[in-house]
Amino acid sequence: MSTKHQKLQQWVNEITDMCQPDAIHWCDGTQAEYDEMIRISINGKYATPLNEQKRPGCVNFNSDVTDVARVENRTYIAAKTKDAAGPTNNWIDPDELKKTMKNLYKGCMKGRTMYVIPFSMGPIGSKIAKIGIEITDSPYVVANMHIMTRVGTKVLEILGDDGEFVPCLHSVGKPLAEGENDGGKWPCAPLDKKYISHFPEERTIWSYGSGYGGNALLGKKCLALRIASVIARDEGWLAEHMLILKLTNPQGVVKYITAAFPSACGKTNLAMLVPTVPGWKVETIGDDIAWMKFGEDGRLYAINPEAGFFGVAPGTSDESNKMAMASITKNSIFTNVALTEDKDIWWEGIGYEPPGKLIDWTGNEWEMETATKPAAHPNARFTAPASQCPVIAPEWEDPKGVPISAILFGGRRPSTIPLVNQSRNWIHGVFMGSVAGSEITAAALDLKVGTVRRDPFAMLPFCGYHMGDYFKHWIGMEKKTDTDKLPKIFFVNWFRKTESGKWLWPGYGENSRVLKWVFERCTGEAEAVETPIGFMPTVDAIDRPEGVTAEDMKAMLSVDKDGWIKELHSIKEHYGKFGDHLPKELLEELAALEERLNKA
Ligand code: OXD
Ligand code: MN
Repeated sequence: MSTKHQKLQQWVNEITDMCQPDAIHWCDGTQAEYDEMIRISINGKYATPLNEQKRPGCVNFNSDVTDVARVENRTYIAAKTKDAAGPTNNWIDPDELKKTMKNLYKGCMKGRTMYVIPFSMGPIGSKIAKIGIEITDSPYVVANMHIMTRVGTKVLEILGDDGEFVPCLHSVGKPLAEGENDGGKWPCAPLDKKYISHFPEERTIWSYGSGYGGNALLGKKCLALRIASVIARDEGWLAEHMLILKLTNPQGVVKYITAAFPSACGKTNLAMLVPTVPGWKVETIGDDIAWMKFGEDGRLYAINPEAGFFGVAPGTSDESNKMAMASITKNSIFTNVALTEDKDIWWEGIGYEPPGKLIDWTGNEWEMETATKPAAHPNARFTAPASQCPVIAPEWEDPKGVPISAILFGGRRPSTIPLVNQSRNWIHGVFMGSVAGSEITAAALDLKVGTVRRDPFAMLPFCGYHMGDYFKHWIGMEKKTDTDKLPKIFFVNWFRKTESGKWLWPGYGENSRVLKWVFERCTGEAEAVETPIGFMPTVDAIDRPEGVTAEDMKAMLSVDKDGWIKELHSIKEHYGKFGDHLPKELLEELAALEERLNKA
């Protein structure tokens, strides 16, 4: 296959000259092509087919021990100035970075096939969708892109002769000498040669050296968040790290809700939640990314630009996420999970003991009694088609998107932050998003246990420009429509603990009780009390799940004044990073909060 699109053809020629692959394959998105990628990987011995009876059409990949997760310290926003990238991004001068990377790319695909993947983020042909072309030398990437995005010939047709696309270049960074093969090992480059680079002014992505997840499947974090956040800023919409869910009450009334939580705070679980409140229903639109634009009626509409789930496997069980478990029974890719003797999957927190000896994610025998390390890598993943989720909403691919009534922010906050709290207005809601984050519970990075790692809007690793300007962009959305058409904003916290460390809230399906209150705030049915920090439910507005006492409920739904005074200090420190890019509206919100707390 080829294309009449000159710019695309020219780019492919340029990359071919630089990377010198043995062959070029234009991806058509067919099942035969997917099967061929899996066959190549199995032959290469870094993928194992799973038990056809138990898990038809499934395969497990074992990556290299140095290539198991997104590498944030090797991820760059190479804007023209450091100021444009802002204090939360790694910045390198784009010319310097290109020079370094061109040297790495030179001949990097020798001995390999170069795949050209035309893909659409969002339903093909939808006005909201964006087209990307990923060039990669990894069959693993091709197979995963088939599930996570819409790949194929149809995308090239839509692109036509001169349509716009985001060029996404990827190489595992492991050229092969004449006659050499990967020797059964997942190919990648050493850590100090890995680069996940974004050139926001050119809307271009260059990734080198990693074959894993968000480093390599460039439609997801790189295009749909980092580059899309820049496009959204320029075009007046929002590209967000948010799940999208559909909530239906017993009378059949529907509300759509988006929610931003930092990575590994249960977005996938909430997106597929099975409510414990009788008569209520949750259906899924997306579990990780939302693109939101104003519709003609002045409301904010969201689409899920992805076509699959790339979920963290450990901890996923019938109890924590029955619908995710049902989504991965077939046609799924697993990465770094453990395998049972009969070639089925297992991981820590899957909800049952291993049924005997296992092969762990590094390929070694593993027995529970003698194990010193986990059998599955803690960041082991499943890649599953969204269409296989039993509660996928029928309208999940509607090109118009779904109208959003409420936006939730959250994080893991064992103390201070209540179970749920509604913002006073849009700007106060933006304030809430800007201070979101999780408390450090185990020594991680260079942060002290007990301090809060701020992750504004859960976008810390994903915002493609200065975070202060991003806050400004959010504030500016208010002016684009009537106040009553904007979604209501809430802050939720499922992770409160007592001083002795006991969870106060059971979470999972019981979170539906909070969703019900949010829903009824949107319809005007639920009562709230005004407090210095926002609108909160009265103590009996949310039914108590089993095991939660009235005392517990009171602890989760009252304002901890001392805790909030400490919080103010920590927010001031956080805001200090953004210098004069911090919108004055947020400083005013902070001052107003302080004043309300002092008066209380
Ligand atoms: C993800 C992440 O993989 O947020 O979705 O890290
Ligand atoms: Mn994510």
